[in-house]
Amino acid sequence: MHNSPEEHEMGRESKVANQCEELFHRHDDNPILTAHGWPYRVNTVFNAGACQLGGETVLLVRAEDRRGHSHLTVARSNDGVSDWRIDSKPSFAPNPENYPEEEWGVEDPRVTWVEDRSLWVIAYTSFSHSGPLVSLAETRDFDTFSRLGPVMPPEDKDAAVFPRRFGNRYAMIHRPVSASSSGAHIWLSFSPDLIHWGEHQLLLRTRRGAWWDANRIGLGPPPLETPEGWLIMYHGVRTTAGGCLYRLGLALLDLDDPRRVLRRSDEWVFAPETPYERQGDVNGVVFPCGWILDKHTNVIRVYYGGADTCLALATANLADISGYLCMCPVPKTRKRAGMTVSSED
Ligand code: BMA
Repeated sequence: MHNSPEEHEMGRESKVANQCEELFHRHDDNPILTAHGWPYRVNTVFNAGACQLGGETVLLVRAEDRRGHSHLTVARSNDGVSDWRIDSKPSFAPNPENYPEEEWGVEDPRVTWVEDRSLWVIAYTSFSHSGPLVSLAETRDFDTFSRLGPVMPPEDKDAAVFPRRFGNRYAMIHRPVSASSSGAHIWLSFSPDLIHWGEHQLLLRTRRGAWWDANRIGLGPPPLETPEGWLIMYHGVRTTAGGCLYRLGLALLDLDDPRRVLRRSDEWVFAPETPYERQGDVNGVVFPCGWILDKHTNVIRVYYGGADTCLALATANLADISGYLCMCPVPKTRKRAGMTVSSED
């Protein structure tokens, strides 16, 4: 017998985490979804977008076929842990005839309820011949989808749209990569219509040297609105002699002006530890694309890919996370090319 995510978490006292206490707790039933038992043949299932729709948890799961190309498939569950009802075929398959940038698949969806459109907006990676890029699509029900098309040129990925506009502009976090830059950093852009994006600015830089987030960083799940600010979870990649290590950190952005970084954790808060995170098609990876906050219990469910092979669940109490972030440093800022950016090293 397993506990619901809420029961699992509510057994713990809601208190500010001290330095020895882990913020995130793996579910006993992990991994919750694998290729084994998928309704059709796939190599792996991992990195899923997540949302609560009516009484159901809906996951938009990245599935990789045995050509190495990915598509997205919907899985629904009443408790968000078990008894998944999985679409019998790809729910959102690449469409390279009409969207050539999807030639080598669609990957890593982030799902945001955008209030003023009353729609779910999905930011996903299209794997084009020129490299990965950011595409957007919309849905009301996860049965039918309509594409807005590619919105950022390659190389760019790890994108999510904010749930609401700032003034009259939508905002999106993403991770462009340029050949001349050392490291891959997180950027923020704005748009009047979700199609045309501009006012690009650097939001979070990779750190350098020995830091856990020294080589590449990228957004995890979409920004989550909390009383203290927009909660950001991001992955940091450290290149080691044994391969890349993907670990997770937290940041907090100003509610009214998301260009302002209020806090950033120095330490990672979640890292590959269990066999299903340490061993798989890509060893040593935890990669969340979706989370769901239960506003009654204040419990956050984080859905993350383990080692690019399975899907797992961890829970945390929002009050613990907020308390932890309050103790994190306020990033130093500096002016660069007319922009105020956080400065980390
Ligand atoms: C990133 C993305 C993810 C993947 C991770 C680890 O660049 O492509 O989809 O989970 O690498 O391989």
